Amino acid sequence: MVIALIFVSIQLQTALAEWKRHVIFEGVSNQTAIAGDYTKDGLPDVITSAGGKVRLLVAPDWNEIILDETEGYRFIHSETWDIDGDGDLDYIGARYQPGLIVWLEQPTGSMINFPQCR
Ligand SMILES: [Ca+2]
Ligand SMILES: [Ca+2]
Repeated sequence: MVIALIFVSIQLQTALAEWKRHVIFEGVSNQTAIAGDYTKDGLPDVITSAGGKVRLLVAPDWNEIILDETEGYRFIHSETWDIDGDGDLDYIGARYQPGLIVWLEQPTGSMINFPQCR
């Protein structure tokens, strides 16, 4: 039993050491990020609420698209889900104080005009 635990521990340490860091965005305060294939090209993208803007970072070059820059939207938690049931992922952002939860509906066909819903 002890030998098995040591073996598992060594395997876990080896696996953790193999994680490689990739910086995809930096320079402003950021408290939440969520990954998903928002452009439907098979590559994972990232949406972050950073520096007062909701930003979509598109893989593989992590090009930035501003989804929303409403004053005061500094979300500390985010999620994506198909809220309206139209088959694409929408963005949900939440802040702590004063409490606010917002969702942004992903438009059909274009990620640039990302209309806001509440
Ligand atoms: Ca993608
Ligand atoms: Ca949707």
